[in-house]
Amino acid sequence: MKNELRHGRLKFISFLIIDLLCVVLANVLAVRLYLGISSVKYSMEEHLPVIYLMLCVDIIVTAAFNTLREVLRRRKRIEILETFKHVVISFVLLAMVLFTTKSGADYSRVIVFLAYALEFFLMLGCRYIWKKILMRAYWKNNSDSALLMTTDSFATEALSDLRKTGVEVKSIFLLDSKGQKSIEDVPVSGSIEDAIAVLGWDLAKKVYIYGLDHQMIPDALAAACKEMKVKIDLVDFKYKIIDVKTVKNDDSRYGSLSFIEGKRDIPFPIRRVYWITETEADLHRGHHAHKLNCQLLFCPHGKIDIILDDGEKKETVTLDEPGKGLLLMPGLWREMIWQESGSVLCVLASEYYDPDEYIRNYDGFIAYNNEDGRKKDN
Ligand code: T46
Repeated sequence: MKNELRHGRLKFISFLIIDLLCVVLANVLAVRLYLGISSVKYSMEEHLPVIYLMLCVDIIVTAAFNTLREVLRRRKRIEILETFKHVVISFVLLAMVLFTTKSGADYSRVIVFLAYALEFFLMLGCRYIWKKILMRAYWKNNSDSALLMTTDSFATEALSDLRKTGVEVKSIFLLDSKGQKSIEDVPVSGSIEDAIAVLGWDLAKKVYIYGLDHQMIPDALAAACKEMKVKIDLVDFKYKIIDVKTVKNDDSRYGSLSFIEGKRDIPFPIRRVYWITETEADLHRGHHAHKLNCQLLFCPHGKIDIILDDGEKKETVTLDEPGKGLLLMPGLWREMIWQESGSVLCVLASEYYDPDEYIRNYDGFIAYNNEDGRKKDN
């Protein structure tokens, strides 16, 4: 999509043609209007050289000042400023030409002023309509349309979840894309500007942030949503089992290699890594919850049960292979039970170590969860 929006030469030419048509139309209207209300003797034929000059000036300004730069990605406010800039520069350039050739007196100044004023509004309107037409060719519009922001590893699941609820995802913005153009036929926004453009042109009415910690919402996206009054919905989960990518060698002597990639697999910033080793079977650890810390737990060697308790029900996840990871969001009481001696527990965490961020008392945990629930309900 990035390339389509940025480098579509044909689209650039189409905007230039639209601008030139606006110049002609603005002049025709200005001459008609002025002659309609005044008794000055002036004709369209006399005004024709100005129109030709304005067309040349328009092409020169577009090329020299690159005034159509990223035209499809510009939001409404930027477009107004850019169109205004284009018209003012064109006006100044035309005035300089008329002044240096001493031909200004041959033409009606009022009509030239009026033509530029009309050109501004016509250009703005026509560019807006043309943009809408082009953008809709990428994304057919729908009232329950959304921009989805997530990680690469959650994208397919997030799409299917949203589709089940009738949401049409217009574009996906990945925390860190691998250069994908689309995922399941939904275009991937190559940059934050592309993602915001989808909102700016009313193609997506809502933003779904799927499974990401709030720290991962880019400031620019949050600010754009605030400005455009677009609602951000955080679709979160308490925990999720994820596949840790694992490469196995045909020759078993080479073992296997597992890897986790920052923003692609992990929905939070990694600030700390720790691991627990030299353990005996039936070791019990944990008995706490976190207020802020998001984590990914995995067991590259051995077998460990993780008992998760949200205050209402308990569930057990067994980590027993290097390709299995457990994503834990804050607000879950946990206990880890080592099933085999020597099992290794590794943790990627979103926060630096801070003992105050732990809840180590179960009653305190229930009280904290209720208080947190009340805060969310309000
Ligand atoms: C968790 C599970 C899976 C530090 O000084 N820095 C650190 O980053 C950590 C994690 C611990 N510590 C100290 C604090 C304690 O004196 O290490 C000692 C043992 O920590 P704790 O009793 O919290 O260990 P576990 O096994 O109960 O919990 C740990 C993590 O703390 C916790 O975040 O989720 O592993």
